[in-house]
Amino acid sequence: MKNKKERTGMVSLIGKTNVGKSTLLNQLIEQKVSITSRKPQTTRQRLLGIKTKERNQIIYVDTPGFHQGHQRALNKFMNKVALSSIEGVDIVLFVVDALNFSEPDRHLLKQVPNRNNEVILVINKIDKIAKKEKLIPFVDEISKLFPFSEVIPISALKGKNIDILEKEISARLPIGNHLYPKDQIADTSERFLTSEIIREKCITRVGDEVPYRLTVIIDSFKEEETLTTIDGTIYVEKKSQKGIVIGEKGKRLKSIGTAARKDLEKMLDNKVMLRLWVKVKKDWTNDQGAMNSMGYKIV
Ligand SMILES: Nc1nc2c(ncn2[C@@H]2O[C@H](COP(=O)(O)OP(=O)(O)OP(=O)(O)O)[C@@H](O)[C@H]2O)c(=O)[nH]1
Ligand SMILES: [Mg+2]
Repeated sequence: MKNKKERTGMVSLIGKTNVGKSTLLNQLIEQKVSITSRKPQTTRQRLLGIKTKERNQIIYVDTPGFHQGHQRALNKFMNKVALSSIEGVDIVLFVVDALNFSEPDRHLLKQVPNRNNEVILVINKIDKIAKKEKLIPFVDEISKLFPFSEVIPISALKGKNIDILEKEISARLPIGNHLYPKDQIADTSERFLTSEIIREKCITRVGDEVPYRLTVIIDSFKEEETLTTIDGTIYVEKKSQKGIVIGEKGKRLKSIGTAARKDLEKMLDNKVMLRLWVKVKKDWTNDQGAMNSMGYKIV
């Protein structure tokens, strides 16, 4: 190993909302570093997942999914983060859903610079396609729009072809010293991941609109040898949304707390006491000042 030069590369996962970018990141890293859900607009911040294998270090960038038709400040922030993650990386994974290529995919693809050949088209969710030959015209149509260096059909959920994708990425890594220690897998704090896990449990338990109007702030995080005590607040925009999150006789909030605690105990490898509150912060998704204080700011 000594004589071989280290290779290090930044790899952005770019794509429309809900195509499976975060699921793919977790598969590539072999650990959950990014939350996922069946609802769109789950990822809101750029975050890194890092994988070091012998002389190769791959730094994956998970990004919010690109989406159109929403005008709130939070949506604009998320799209800005998505677009800004296309530039300045070594490789772009342009991720699409094998069953669905539409206007936001086209729009986003137009933003990808065509000056190098390190853009890989990743066709995800192939497990949903019964007749694989249907993929051929689908790939042809997209390939006409951009000179991709590779096209790789995968299933992030089932872990199919992830090894092939990793091989193609590894073959394209530039020579350069590693940027992170070899055992570091993410650039986010336990506190951030805790708030995200709580938000993930909320997203799947509340109705259609509320997931987009809530955020989670960790008020205190106290780690002791046999117990980690966490206080968190779920912020929504309206009183009616607060009622939805809490649920009848507090049942929904309890279910959110129990599910989050289970995941947190695994992640922190400790017993967890989680106390959650729900508060209203009027119209926060359309108020850049409030968003800044909640961590949604471009740094
Ligand atoms: N059937 C199937 N479902 C998948 C696959 N990959 C992801 N999904 C599902 O697709 C949904 C969205 O996945 P995410 O990983 O949250 O998608 P994302 O692109 O990160 O979404 P945003 O963060 O909103 O942009 C989830 O319900 C996943 O379980 C796959 O390969 N096959
Ligand atoms: Mg995501």
